[in-house]
Amino acid sequence: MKKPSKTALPPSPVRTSGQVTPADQPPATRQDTDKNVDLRISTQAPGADLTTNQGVIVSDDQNSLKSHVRGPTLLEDILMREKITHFDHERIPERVVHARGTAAHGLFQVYESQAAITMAAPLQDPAVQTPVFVRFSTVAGSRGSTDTPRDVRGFAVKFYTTDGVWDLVGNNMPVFFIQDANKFPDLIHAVKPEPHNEIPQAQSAHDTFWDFASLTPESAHMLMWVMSDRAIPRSLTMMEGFGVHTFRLVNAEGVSRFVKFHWKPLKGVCSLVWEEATLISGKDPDFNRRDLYEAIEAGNYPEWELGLQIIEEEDEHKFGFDLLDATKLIPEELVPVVKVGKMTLNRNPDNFFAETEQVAFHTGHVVPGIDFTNDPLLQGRLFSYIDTQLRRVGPNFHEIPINRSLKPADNNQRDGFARMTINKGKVSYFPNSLGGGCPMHQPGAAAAFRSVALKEAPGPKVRERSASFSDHFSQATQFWNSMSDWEKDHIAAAFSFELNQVVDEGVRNRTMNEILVNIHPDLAEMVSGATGIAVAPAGTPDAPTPSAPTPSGPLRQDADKLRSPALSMDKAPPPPSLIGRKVAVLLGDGVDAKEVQSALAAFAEAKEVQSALAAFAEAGLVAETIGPHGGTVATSGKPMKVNRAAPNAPSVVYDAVFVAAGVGAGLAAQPLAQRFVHEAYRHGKPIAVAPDGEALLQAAGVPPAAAGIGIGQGSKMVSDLIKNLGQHRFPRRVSVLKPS
Ligand code: HDE
Repeated sequence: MKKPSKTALPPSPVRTSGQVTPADQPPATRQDTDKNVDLRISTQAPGADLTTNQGVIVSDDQNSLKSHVRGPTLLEDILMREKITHFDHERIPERVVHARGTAAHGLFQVYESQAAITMAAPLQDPAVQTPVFVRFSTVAGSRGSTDTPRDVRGFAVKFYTTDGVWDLVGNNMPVFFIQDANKFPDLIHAVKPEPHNEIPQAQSAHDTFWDFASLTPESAHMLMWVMSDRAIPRSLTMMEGFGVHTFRLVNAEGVSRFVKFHWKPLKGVCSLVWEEATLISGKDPDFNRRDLYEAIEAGNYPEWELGLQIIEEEDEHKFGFDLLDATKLIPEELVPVVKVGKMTLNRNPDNFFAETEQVAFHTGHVVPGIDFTNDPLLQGRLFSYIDTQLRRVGPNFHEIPINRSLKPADNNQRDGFARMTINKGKVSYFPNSLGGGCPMHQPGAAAAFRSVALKEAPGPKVRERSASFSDHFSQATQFWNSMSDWEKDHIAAAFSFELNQVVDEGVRNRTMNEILVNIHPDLAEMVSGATGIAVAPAGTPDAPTPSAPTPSGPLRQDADKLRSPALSMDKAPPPPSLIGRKVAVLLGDGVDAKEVQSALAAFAEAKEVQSALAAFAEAGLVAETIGPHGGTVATSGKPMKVNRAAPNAPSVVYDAVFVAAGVGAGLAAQPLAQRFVHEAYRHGKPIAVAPDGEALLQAAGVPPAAAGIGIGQGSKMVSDLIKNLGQHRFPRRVSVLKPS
């Protein structure tokens, strides 16, 4: 191998704080922000020589120091000891929840100034782009677990604002399991792997979770979300985000309003189906992480609009539920979500550990213009997040580049593990005269954080739940009522799957008769049919009893009338953006290369294809060719390149299937191809085949007349497939509750 020429390498750059060397410059395609520059200042410039951590050049990094050529390794081997000791200390504790995650950098820009309602820096000036870092996560699984379990997804946004850091630490579901933070350790202990045998990984489908859930009626609404397809997103870029709690926005006059934060994905809300999610767990456990990474690398930058639901203080009590109760949402039909700005993720982290792992979110990181409410879940989080960062990352976590405020921090906090800042001088207290009184707090500064001066109602100190928190079922029923037929089918199937994993009969019965029957008799009936758990007649021992530790109030008589169409993924179909959807193009020897080539070209230039289909204006499909083996397949002309060999290309990682002319009959005889097409059919995906592909459909057990199946030729075949992709899936093809 050719040795790199030393003289060809640039001299090691010398730099001072704030100076960015050309080697550190991000590629021109990336939009730079102050935060990107800030992150790069601390990156070691690549040097020519391998050195120790003390800068001494290493003579041999491949062999340890031995007493003779076949002798024992010497304690004196400072080089090996430094290298291995550092390796031994590479891990930090994984997050106690949300351990599995992935993240990206981006920008937020407000459409119009929101100064009338808030001082929050990112919401002031439409000309200002605020850098953000967003981490998505699952909750229950450990750091190496799969991307597609049935679980809540974390959606945590760090805004590097001109007034300091604001963290909006949300989820992809608008409500939560519990109303009081004091119950969080119990919830998490119940859902995590059981302590005696550490089984199961990243799953709620086990006895301890359902034991807890069946005794916690306040979790009923959240269970509906987690048992819906929202818990298995197709892509992290196709899910909504929610701040969950009611927060406050405060303007410069000190006027406060309630607010619920929403993130609305421009790609729409799309999910997997459960069978597909379980297959992906084995075939590509990094499915969501890879999808986000590849989208950003390809320049398909995911976008979300920030939505606000604003509630005036005097309207606090007009909803029939308590705004401080995190198990409730405000239906969008009651209070519209006003879209005020857009977030774009446009850069992948350079280093997973330094950025994604060390990022430290905290609900208490707010800037002037944002304030808290008395939601007891939020209040507990305000304590918990700083506490967990101190344990996980250390007392100086704020100095790590990814966490560092763009507005320089200055105070009298000192020392602690891994302190980076070298504070000069002898003053580290306030008030002082020796430091000229600095750093000085600023009671009068407009950009100083001060809490809203609220009048709290007087009353005795209590450990009690407000009676206004006691309606645990109405919004669960509302969720059920708002679903389409196939969504109900999927929810009932999910409850059934979970309860069929539960061994304890008491837990199974209690879930049915304390929880499901109170949500909706149809749901109870459907789950009963698939689990064999009897719905107990009222008054029998298994019938609902007020035995739960958090008793619910009386069931609301009119709950059956509650509906919020905005909750349904079916009634609010995805917008016509196909960017990043993956089409599998099945090849084989003898494939009509011209047809495939023109299809590929059409996919690649999806924008042109879209002009014929104005409704699908933003398409940008990713087409991959799959052959019986790697390399190429023979065609009548030049051999055609295969992107993936069939054994390495599971159907579940694609959104649609395209079978060009010339291969249908051959593929019909291949079990892998049959399975591929059959699965795509079961999972509701659009399939397009040339007329000779009918044999393949038949071999795969796919009814040719089913919705989303196209048999055609040429550009029509392509455009039909793209059109079908516009509705993501055809979920009515197969009942998941009673699979064929
Ligand atoms: Fe968290 N949560 N949480 N949580 N949470 C953590 O903080 C906690 C809750 C959420 O990508 C931990 O840094 C309590 C609701 C996200 O780094 C910890 C309670 C919501 C993330 C913690 C809740 C969330 C976390 C673990 C009940 C949605 C990942 C590691 C009061 C609004 C952030 C860490 C990231 C992480 C505590 C409930 C969202 C232990 C006590 C509700 C997205 O501090």
